[in-house]
Amino acid sequence: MNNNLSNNNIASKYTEEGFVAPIEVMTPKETLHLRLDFEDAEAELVNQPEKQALLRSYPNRLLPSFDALTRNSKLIDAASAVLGPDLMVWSAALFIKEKKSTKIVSWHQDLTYWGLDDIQETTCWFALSDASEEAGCMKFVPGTHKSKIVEHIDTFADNNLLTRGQEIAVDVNESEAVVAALQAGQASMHHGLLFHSSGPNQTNDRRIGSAIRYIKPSMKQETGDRSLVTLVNGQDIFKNFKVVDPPKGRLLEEEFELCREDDNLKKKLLF
Ligand SMILES: O=C(O)CCC(=O)C(=O)O
Repeated sequence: MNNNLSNNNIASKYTEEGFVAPIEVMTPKETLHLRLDFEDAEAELVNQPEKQALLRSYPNRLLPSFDALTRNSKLIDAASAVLGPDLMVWSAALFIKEKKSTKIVSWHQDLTYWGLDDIQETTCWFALSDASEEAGCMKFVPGTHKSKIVEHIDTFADNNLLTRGQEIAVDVNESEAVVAALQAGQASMHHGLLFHSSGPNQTNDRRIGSAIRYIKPSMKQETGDRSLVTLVNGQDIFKNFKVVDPPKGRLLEEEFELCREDDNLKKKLLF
């Protein structure tokens, strides 16, 4: 894999294969700082499981450092290369596999279950810790983003990080899969129709990634509901979503309330 992709290279590789990796985003020191901000917040909420769960789903609303991550120029450049300059963040949820965890993510296509009306979306998955193959990094099947949404089944498997354990019901040619190992501070970017999955974490460190879902403002929820987004680049002339300003502070009660409302809406949209 190429370490220094220009925006043109990003766009052509992404169009052809449906993903790019790695993208250099932050230094190891900056990344550690961000990880510690999250882990401190986790520790502060240790006796409040509902708030801890919201923190995992909405780190960019509850920690200004994660709002800043979604606006990082390296990520904006990469996402703009494939979606254009107007970008909103629909989610930046954390995918965490604890050390020596059997949790996996089954083969799926992201856009299957978010209730969005179009495919103008890309995910930048930012590694807050090393995501090696042993740690359960993502695997992508190049070119599969050119397929439509294929049939998925809900397995509700306990060891699956996906909400419904959703899994592609057709054969996935795993021998063609590319392992997208990342070091802390790097990101991958993948198309919302790309077949992807990840294995267990066999290492002694947590594997933590923020899956930043960038969408074009022209997208909308099929139901017409206005889910919570932030505008991180360019402009939104469509007004299809509830666009909110960056958070004014850390772990603010008003932000938890916004996240709670959106979480309830997403449960309705996703289940
Ligand atoms: O974190 C993982 O292992 C999987 C994440 C994923 O499926 C995604 O970001 O779309």
